[in-house]
Amino acid sequence: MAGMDYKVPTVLSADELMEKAFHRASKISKNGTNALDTRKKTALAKVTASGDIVVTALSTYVQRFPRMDKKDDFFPELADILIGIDRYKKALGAVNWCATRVDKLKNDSLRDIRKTKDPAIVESLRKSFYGRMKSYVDRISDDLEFLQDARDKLKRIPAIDSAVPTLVVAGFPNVGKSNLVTVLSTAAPQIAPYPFTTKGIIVGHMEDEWRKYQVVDTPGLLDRTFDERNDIEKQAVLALRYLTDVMLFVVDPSETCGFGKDVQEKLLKNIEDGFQGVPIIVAESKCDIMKTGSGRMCFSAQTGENMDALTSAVLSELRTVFRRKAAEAEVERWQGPLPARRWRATSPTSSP
Ligand SMILES: Nc1nc2c(ncn2[C@@H]2O[C@H](COP(=O)(O)OP(=O)(O)O)[C@@H](O)[C@H]2O)c(=O)[nH]1
Ligand SMILES: [Mg+2]
Repeated sequence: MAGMDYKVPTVLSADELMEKAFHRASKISKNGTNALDTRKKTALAKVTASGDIVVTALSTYVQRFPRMDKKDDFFPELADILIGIDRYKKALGAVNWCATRVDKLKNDSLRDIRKTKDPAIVESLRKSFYGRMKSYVDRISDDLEFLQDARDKLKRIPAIDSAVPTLVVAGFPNVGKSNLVTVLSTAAPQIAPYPFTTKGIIVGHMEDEWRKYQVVDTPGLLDRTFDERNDIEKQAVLALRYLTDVMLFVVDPSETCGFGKDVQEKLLKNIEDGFQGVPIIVAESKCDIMKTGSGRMCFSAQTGENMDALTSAVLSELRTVFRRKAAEAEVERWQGPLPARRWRATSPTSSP
């Protein structure tokens, strides 16, 4: 699933929803052929209008909120951390239940009102409909509140398409990641909000003939070892695994970034442990000021030195991912969903 690029409506509270329904109904009056007929037509119209407002609102929530299963993917993984997918499913189930109940109640009430010949009963049927509808809606009051809150939280998940092969850049602060992402990207990278970081993540795009790739820089996320993080932060980092098809780890051997080579190697080891199964390209930055001769690829985003070689190495890995994803999509089209490729998030206790 591709992030929140769908339209999720604001969710009214139980009180707001009832107020809206009753207010609309209160403005209705109908003329009939006699006193009883006038009463009946008016009551029928009020019940229909108020019931429809409630049923339509609730059904819209059920339709517009995204379906989510705890499958191993970027969006549901983050959603689970942010709102809890089990609670979310329960809320949508409750809203759906309420819509069904109110719709049935409305139809039953309309039928009873049509049948009666007693004006007093017309009134009491309408009132009883109002009361029972309100009590149904009150019962999902917590669920509506939950969904409104969930809506705000889900909006913070970046609309990144996990179906597009994605290069994620990691390394300590100031090693030259942002500079590199800018140089690799065909257009100026965009900043997307990411839960649990104030900086957001930076998304650029690369192209190779007609194939398109995403390049992602994650300030504040992949620039520290896991053991320095709390549990929520760990999960927020781990969710990136579902997005990362190829990792580019940047080492700054000049240490002008302010971090020694030893801590940079420790972070690399840490990321290798956390991102097992993901191809990792390690490259040394700022080769305009220092070349180590370590045998690792080196580059300077500033002068452009070796950028062609680095770009080819990155594209070659991404192309492999592209072919694999295209083949998987083809199989899924014929056979249904494949089992998840990557294992579920386990806590990265194995920090060196
Ligand atoms: N000499 C040199 N400096 C660079 C190069 N790339 C980035 N820098 C400098 O390193 C600092 C951090 O760069 P930045 O891209 O923001 O690093 P990030 O924190 O990893 O995103 C800045 O002062 C850059 O000017 C490079 O290729 N050569
Ligand atoms: Mg940066």
